[in-house]
Amino acid sequence: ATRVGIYPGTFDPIHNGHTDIIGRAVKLVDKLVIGVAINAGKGPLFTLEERVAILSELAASLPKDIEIVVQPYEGLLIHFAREVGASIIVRGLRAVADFEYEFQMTAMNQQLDREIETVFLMADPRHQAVSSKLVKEIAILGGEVGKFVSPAVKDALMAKVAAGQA
Ligand code: COD
Repeated sequence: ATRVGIYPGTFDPIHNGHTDIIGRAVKLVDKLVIGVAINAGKGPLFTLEERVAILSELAASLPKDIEIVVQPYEGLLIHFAREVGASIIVRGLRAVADFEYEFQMTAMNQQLDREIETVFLMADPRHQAVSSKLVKEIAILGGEVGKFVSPAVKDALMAKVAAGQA
């Protein structure tokens, strides 16, 4: 049987903490679906199309050990997970701050579908503090983001700032 995992997020934008989780998640499943949430509520800086394009480029650059697909989704995560035949939801866990939210989301998802398990991967200590929110703030305030994101994401961030969209 093919074990399908889904790694969902807003990815606005993807940073090294996310990339690290992807690199580790591929060892746990036969196929990984990176689910890009439209997440209008979070008022993303990058459009859905931009986030999907950046992630697809990254996915294409990874070793071809397993199939990795990037797919946008709208609505409930659990519905999307079922739609792609996933049995595992992969989440990254940073400090205590993430716990409350993740705990609640997992508990709710479990009640919606008992067959789908959420698996947490502890953030690598090097990426423990990295978040999309802080990366955007640093870029907007003229700081150096090269340590936290790929060169492509850095360029995309600088372009947003230069265009006054950030
Ligand atoms: N190191 C390791 N992991 C990290 C790091 C880091 N530095 N930073 C973030 N992560 C992890 C996050 O913990 C998360 O697991 C993942 O990477 C993606 O992060 P984000 O911030 O891009 O994604 P979120 O948290 O905004 O994603 C939330 C969802 C979009 C998955 C969620 O809101 C959702 O699915 N909503 C759809 C509606 C729904 O189903 N609602 C009911 C839920 S019960």
